[in-house]
Amino acid sequence: MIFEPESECLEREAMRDLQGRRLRALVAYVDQRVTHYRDALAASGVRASEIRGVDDITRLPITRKSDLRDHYPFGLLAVARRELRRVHASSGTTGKPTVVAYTADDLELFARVNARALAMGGAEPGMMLHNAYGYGLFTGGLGLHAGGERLGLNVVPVSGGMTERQLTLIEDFRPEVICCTPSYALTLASELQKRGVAPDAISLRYSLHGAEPWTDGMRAQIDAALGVRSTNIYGLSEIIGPGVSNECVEARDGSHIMEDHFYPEILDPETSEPVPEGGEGVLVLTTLTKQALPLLRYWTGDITSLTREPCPCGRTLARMRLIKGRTDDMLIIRGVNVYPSQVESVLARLPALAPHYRLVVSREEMLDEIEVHAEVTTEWLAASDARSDDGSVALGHASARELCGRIVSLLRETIGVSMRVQLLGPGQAPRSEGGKLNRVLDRRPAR
Ligand code: DLL
Repeated sequence: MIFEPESECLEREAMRDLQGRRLRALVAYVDQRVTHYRDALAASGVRASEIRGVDDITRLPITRKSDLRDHYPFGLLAVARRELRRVHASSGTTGKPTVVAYTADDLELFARVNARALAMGGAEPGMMLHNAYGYGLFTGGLGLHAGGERLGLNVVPVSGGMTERQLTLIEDFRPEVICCTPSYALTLASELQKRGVAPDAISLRYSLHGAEPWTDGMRAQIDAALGVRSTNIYGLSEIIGPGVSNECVEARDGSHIMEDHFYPEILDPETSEPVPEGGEGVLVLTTLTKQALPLLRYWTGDITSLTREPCPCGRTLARMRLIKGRTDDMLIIRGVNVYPSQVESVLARLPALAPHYRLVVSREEMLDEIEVHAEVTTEWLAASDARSDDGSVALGHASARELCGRIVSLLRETIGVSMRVQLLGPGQAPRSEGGKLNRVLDRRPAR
């Protein structure tokens, strides 16, 4: 079902008009209310009244995470603090978290875009949603919670972690829909398998995964193991949280962006100039209707591309491809740009490997090196006879050496660079315990 057909199926011309009107109002709003933007517009030599439509957006200044950090915690707010009804924050790996804030109308928007997302993912009023995204400062839990209630779902606010309890609730409550990180979906799937529960014995039909990059290879594993049709949900705290875009369950071919509220551009990571239609680059988003923390041209750092081709589901909203990675996750290995998701896609092609891996990044004589730690499946280990006493892979065994060799050449042929490969026994690669999973172990000295 389409939650808001009047917006999600708008003719493209009408959409552009609406976006243009909203952009004009937004620029006037931030110029009046946010000192940072008043200064930035002045520095770019742009007067708010000169912005007439979306074609003028490239004249506006870009906002970066550092701007939020520099105005920590509330310096970019466009409303008085007493107008706020909630704050969220995303944990930075270093330093202070990024703080975001919502008015009552912003929370209403947050609920609506997540209701749209859940409907895109196959949920229908009356279904039960097992919400295993973390509740708290992270936007995932509360965002999907509000969206679920708005759509008319019965929401089970499980939050992340306590996997045993999650499985019991899934078996007993029989939810049709689940949302969690893709890595946690794999954890739940393998624990269900350990309990001897077959995918067709559980009630789940649809699942929404995001908050971290994943690939079609991992999707196939999740679909098979949980018996679901999974879709990709994308978002970031700075823009609203989850609900910026979601794949439709019909096509699963790119995530529909709620572009009547979040205007997307794709910019060249080096020059910050727009790339030609359909090209790959950094996703930059402008919040067209937010009140508390409106952002002009926010540089997400996420690499993707857009298409505005019609979609079989009937929605006209532009679609973004699966995120390839973040500009700051990109590794340069002997001159070749490599994203962890590319390695994941290659590993997923080998049936001997489980969908679990770790990348160890080190630096040797100024050059970055990746070592791929790929986990083999229990079936492969049993059949190959390469099992050592402690359950790990006997790396010297001929079948282990042969598999390593195959992985090395597939990585070299596909990505264009040689990487060292090591095999891990079943259960040895890191697993998600509920939240985002970091599969990259960075051993490079701090710069
Ligand atoms: O992760 C919001 C969210 C919650 C999205 C639940 C989806 C589901 P942050 O913690 O601020 O917000 O992290 C945002 O996570 O810039 C991307 O790099 C990454 N990310 C989010 N969704 C996806 C996805 C939430 N579907 C950052 N695919 C973003 C790849 C994703 N990366």
